[in-house]
Amino acid sequence: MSKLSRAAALAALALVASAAQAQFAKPEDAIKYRKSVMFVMGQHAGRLGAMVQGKMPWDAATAASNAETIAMLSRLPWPAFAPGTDQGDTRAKPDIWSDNAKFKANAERLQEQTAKLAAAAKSGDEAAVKAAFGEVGKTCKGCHDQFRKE
Ligand code: ASC
Repeated sequence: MSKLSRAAALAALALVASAAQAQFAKPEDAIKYRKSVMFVMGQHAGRLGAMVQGKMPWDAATAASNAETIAMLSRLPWPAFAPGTDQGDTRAKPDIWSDNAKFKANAERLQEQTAKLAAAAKSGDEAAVKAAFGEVGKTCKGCHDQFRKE
């Protein structure tokens, strides 16, 4: 590679790297962001879960609202798992970056399944919501088992 094209390649790489970081001013912000989203998602999963488990009376509008919120939130955390955000106040495991294709596949599966959950809730099909919620929970757990410290 010529000196010039190597310089161009390095500049391109630096641009890509800075674009990946650009959303967060510092690594702590990325960590706080993804934990915040996960926390809020867990709150809404808890509310929907209480109805799914019969601990709260079934209410179709509340189920739909929670499911829609979960589906929306499921799209947010992933860019915050940027390289260099593995240290500090986080339970993120190194596997997130060393087995990143699998991590991304889990992230995509969650988004697909929560979209199905939201569609089921919108249609008012209680049995379909319960089934879809079970699948979402399995995906949460499967990903946490590999990628989150206890
Ligand atoms: C939740 C929540 C999780 C998952 C997981 C599913 O509501 O906060 O981490 O579901 O418990 O097994």
